[in-house]
Amino acid sequence: MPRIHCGVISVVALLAISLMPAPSRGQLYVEDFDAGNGGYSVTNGIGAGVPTGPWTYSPGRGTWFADGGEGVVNSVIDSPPILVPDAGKLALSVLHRYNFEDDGTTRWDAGQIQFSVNGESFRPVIAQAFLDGGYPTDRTIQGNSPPLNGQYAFNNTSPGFGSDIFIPSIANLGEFSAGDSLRLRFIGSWDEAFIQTPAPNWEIDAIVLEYDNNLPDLPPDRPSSLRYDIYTDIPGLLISDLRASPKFPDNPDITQTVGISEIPPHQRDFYGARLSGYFTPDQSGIYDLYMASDDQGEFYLSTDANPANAALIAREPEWNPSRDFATLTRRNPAAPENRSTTLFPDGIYLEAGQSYYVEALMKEHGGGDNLAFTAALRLDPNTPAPIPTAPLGASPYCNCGAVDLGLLTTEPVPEPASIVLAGLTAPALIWMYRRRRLAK
Ligand SMILES: [Ca+2]
Ligand SMILES: [Ca+2]
Ligand SMILES: [Ca+2]
Ligand SMILES: [Ca+2]
Repeated sequence: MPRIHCGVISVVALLAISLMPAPSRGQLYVEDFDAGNGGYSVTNGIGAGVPTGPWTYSPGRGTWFADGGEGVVNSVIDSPPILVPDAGKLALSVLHRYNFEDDGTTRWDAGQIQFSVNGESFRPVIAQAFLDGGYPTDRTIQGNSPPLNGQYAFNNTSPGFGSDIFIPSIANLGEFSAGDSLRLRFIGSWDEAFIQTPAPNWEIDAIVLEYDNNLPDLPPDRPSSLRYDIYTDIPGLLISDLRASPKFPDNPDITQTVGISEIPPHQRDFYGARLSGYFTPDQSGIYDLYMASDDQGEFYLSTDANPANAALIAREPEWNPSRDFATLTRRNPAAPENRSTTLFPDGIYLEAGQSYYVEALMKEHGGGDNLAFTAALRLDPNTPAPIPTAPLGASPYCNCGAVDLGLLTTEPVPEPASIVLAGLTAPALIWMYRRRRLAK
């Protein structure tokens, strides 16, 4: 069990280690797993599968470790309930090392820290909450490893992993009330095929919770939701195959909500998807919108909150990879069908605070399946902004790098009376004028 803690270890972690195991002033929870497993419990297969290398307690090393798994699997350890005795802001420090599969292009397997307060659903510690040793944010996890697909999480190899060095990750958990009950969750998630070696994929040496009222405020949550209808057991690659089904549009087999403008990718075969709701931009301006899907897809935008006014603004002719809004592959290079700039080169004017009905359709036959749309606001009215690489979403708590341009909702957002009076029909008229002009 002798082991050297070195590398860049924060003051918080050093303090924690030097004072273990008795909690010191400011610290409300210290667990180094040296005298026992800390009362943490293992659950395998949240979302899908059972891993071949679930979380295991190592008395010899004084750690919890997960060697990884293969076949769309995950494994979590949950802390026992931790009482927060006094109100205040909490910092979480985790001393750990990890080695998750990343081929340099795609981050396949991952680990993420989540927490639950007073028995509510676990939510991720978001990338913006880390003060040190956080998740990489250049790419989200794209492996078929629910429930981390599309999110930021620990991936690749922590510094000094091969030399048995543990690094600190320190996160701002935000404001707590006296008497709150907190649980921590460490979720490892793996896709099919390769498991990075050497094991373990994740090993946790110590955990500390500490009061720190100098922590910055976390970003406010702005929940987003769109309706996601699934029409099962329909073969064919074409939107016309979906439209030909008696189930479409009013009798989907499954209806869910999603928090960003994307359906969970790679979930099934022989189905149709409809993603619908309202986009309410924060800023007035000229927008361009984009879609990508596998297989064929269509994307509609209304001039207002009325679905009857929706018009086709983009479509996916065949299929493309998840979120690939920019490629010209399987699209007309001279006039890419998947972007509104082809049908509406002058852009689409949208008014701040006005809810616009949006609807994206996809028809999956086999193989991969995905559907997403996004938007960009022009800074120069004459020039489209760079094509986004992520879907829309207003909440930073998606932990997914979504493009935040406004709210996504399943019902129109009520407008303040002043905005209704100021902008009643002008944006719709402008867009309808553009449509009419282009139709000639
Ligand atoms: Ca893997
Ligand atoms: Ca330990
Ligand atoms: Ca499929
Ligand atoms: Ca497909």
